[in-house]
Amino acid sequence: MIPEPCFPEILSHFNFAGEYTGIVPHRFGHIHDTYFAHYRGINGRGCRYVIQRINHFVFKQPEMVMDNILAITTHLRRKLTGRGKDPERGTLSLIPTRDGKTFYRAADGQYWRAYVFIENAQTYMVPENLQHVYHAARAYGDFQQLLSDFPIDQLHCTIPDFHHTSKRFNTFMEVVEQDPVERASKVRAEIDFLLQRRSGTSVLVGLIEKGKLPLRVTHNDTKFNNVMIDDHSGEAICVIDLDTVMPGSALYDFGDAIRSIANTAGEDEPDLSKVHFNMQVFNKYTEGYLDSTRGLLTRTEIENLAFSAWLMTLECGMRFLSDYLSGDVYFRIDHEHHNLDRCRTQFKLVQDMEAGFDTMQRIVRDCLETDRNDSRVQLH
Ligand code: GN1
Ligand code: MG
Repeated sequence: MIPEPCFPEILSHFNFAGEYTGIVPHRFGHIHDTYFAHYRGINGRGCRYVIQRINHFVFKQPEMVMDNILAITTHLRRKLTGRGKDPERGTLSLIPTRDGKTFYRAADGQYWRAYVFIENAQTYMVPENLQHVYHAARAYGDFQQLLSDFPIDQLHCTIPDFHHTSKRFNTFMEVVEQDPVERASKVRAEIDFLLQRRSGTSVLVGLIEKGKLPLRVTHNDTKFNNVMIDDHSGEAICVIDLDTVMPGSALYDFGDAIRSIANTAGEDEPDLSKVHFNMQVFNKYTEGYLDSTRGLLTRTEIENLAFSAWLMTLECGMRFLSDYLSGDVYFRIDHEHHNLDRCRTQFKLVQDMEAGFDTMQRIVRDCLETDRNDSRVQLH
């Protein structure tokens, strides 16, 4: 059990402007502990900072995470400025510590970091309309475009094999065999569901290993609530949660976004009759993503877009199930069967995608054909 954080002592190590007025915890996210720190500026106006305690169990080397984030946001800032965009709203701004570091390590060994909170914008758990979907897709596509000239070898690999689905499958099998908290017999149906789909888990990593899929700078956690939507324009302005930015496949980002955004219910909805894969949302996201990755994606990437949605959803369900079988050591849970509920929503989406796979493939082709004259596909 991690002790209660000692505010405002922790905050005193960061270079905030103004006078501290209070702190409010934020309950979303399965990994870090997040708070909003309120300050009053010299002009009397309030402002907020996002304070996070980095989960040291998940991210073994927080220094590397912060190096990556600084490098990525510096690059994005330069690119956005060059395009006449406001970098303060277009990317995260880290607040350094008083001694110029990107994080503060407290006496108890915990790591803390701080960002400026982007005002007049918010994240949503589920999209409220198709405009949200289209703009989120553009934001994640732009993110990939803007980072396409980032020197990929400068990035640390903060969680090795994060989306190596077949290695994750092997880990899952080990947990099933060890069954440390004796839950395996209760989830036989879910275990069998995965066993039947084992062959799919090595497809994308296989293509990468054969050099058929390029490695890019990818976000790797493209949930819908990791983009901030501007309150006035309704456009997605900023991609947040840059912890897992690492070399990866664009398909990880596309697939993971679909599993989150095209779900008609919450990720942990216990009533599966509410959980459906929304094909209209898949269509809109594909449209936005292809519009914003013009000239960037290869034919093999495009041919595997629909498959990646299926695979990333299966992978996420497998991760939730593995954690359930391990005794809930990774994802934060609110109740005993939380990880199992999460696993079941993902598997329900997988089934829906299997039933609609031909339609998904057709949608990808149609989205491409609506603009055949551009240079969207690199034919190599
Ligand atoms: C975790 O940052 P957060 O809590 O949104 C996880 C993702 C999963 C996601 C499932 C570092 O993301 O990989 O897809 O939960 N992040 C990490 O909701 O494992
Ligand atoms: Mg995250």
